[in-house]
Amino acid sequence: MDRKWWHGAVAYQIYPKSFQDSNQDGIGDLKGIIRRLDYLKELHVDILWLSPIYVSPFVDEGYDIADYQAIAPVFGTMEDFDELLREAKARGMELIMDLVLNHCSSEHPWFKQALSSPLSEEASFFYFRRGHDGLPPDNLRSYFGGSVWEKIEGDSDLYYLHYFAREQPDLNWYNEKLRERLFEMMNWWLDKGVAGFRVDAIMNIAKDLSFPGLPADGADGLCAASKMTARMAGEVSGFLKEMRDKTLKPHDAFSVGEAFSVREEDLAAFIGEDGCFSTIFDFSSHGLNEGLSRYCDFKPLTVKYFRDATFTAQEKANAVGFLAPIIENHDEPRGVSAILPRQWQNARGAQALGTVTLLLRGIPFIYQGQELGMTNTHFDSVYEIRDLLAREQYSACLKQGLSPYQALTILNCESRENARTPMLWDHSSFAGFSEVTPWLKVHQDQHRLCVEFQEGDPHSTLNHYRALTALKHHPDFRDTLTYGDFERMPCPDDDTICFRRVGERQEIGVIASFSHDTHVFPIGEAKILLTSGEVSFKEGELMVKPGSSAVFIIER
Ligand code: TEU
Ligand code: CA
Repeated sequence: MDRKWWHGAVAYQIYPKSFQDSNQDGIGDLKGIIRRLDYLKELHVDILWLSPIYVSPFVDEGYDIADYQAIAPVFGTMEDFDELLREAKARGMELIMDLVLNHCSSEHPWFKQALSSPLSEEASFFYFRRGHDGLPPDNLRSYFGGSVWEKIEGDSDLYYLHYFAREQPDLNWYNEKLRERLFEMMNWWLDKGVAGFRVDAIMNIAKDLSFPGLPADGADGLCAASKMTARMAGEVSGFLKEMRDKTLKPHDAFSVGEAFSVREEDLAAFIGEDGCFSTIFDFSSHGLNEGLSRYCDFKPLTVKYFRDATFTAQEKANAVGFLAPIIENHDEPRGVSAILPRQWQNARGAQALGTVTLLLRGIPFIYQGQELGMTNTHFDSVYEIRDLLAREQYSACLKQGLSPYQALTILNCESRENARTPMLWDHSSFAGFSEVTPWLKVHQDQHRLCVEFQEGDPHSTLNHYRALTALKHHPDFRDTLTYGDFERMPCPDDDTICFRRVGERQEIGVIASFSHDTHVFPIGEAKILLTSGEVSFKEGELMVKPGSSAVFIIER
């Protein structure tokens, strides 16, 4: 295998709006991130993924880009970005940008030009289609609810396509000029020295240009766009290979695809030796419930479901390439709250879950605050929630006949706003994130979760994550933890996760228990590398109490 610098890397996702405010406007910014680079270095992070920082009207928190090569003033200037890039590199950390290529903002000059002159080149960068009999061209439902078609002002049956919000018109990847403009932009960032990209919602770029629609999957007579995306999945890699050859490969860039519904037969094309991406996120255990009331219908995850889905994905990837294990991101509730039973939605559970996600095979991504063991934020009212998807799902729940209280309870479980509240730095008001009231409320457990509270405690979640990332980079274990095959091990019950990483000269075993029972594992001649919770090892027998984890090595 052609070894790459990122194979043993640990990545960290920063949601800039909520990471650190430096100019006291209640919104995170680039200078704030610069201030926290030493904290990230201490977490042994190699790759920093910045959620979008481009010029945007922020309808979808920056995933609606109005200028791909300019920094939103609220985050700072291009000079601030250049300083951040320099300062990160000076600490041995690489920066990757969030690349939103399925759509741009309706405020982007391309779209404005397209609307003002339908015969312009820019008009062909989008999907304009005529409806029929007063209906939109097809019956697909946006990820954010409602039709994916928006009528053009002043024209009775001309529409444009948007798989996400109406302010996010889809870009027409079948137009070669459009692709060239996107690739030019990517090369401009790569020439600046960014190490690569996280590629947003990329499976959606393939469309059935006859727009046939699909059988309705909800009372609104529409069908989730994600179902059409899944049907078109086979067509995406053609576009991605061109992108790889014209941008990523010439720069030897790192790329991670946000790729839902990748077909098993396409896995090698995506993450193989000559794949379109360096890796793709492992969404195998993440509900992709895109139905009309995706939140109302949600089914809580279980440890068993998370384990079995993750194990299967890991086994498929072993011989193909590297996945990017995650337990959460800016689109999801906090992993500790979503995956673990209530009694382990605490530091013990967070540490054991961290042991699993960081030592699986692949390039683990830590989402800001995950290293603190952050759980879901509790919202007392829907008016505290800003996210357009959450607000839309709230009304979908009400339409389903749920009470406001029931709808808010669902949002408190499912909404991605759970993960977007300010990073918790210290005990001061607003958690050291800002000196003024932040744009989104501060987590209710600020004082037990903040960095200041955990810094000095050797048994804190933060210090456990630091120990895990140190282990990942340790010269004696790095090779096995990077290239060692994943192998599932017998698990004593549904709430225990046991696997090993099999290297040439050593095996590293990983056990995490979310069980009610204490389990004893006869591991024989082994050395304990790291534990969390209550673990003891005597005469070859490893005793793991509930809510604990252990990492051990068996030298061959
Ligand atoms: O998300 C893409 C996407 O598919 C998600 O909306 C997904 O359907 C859902 O969150 C699964 O639970 C990306 C970004 O990560 C998200 O923040 C943006 O809202 C979206 O694309 C549009 O750019
Ligand atoms: Ca600010």
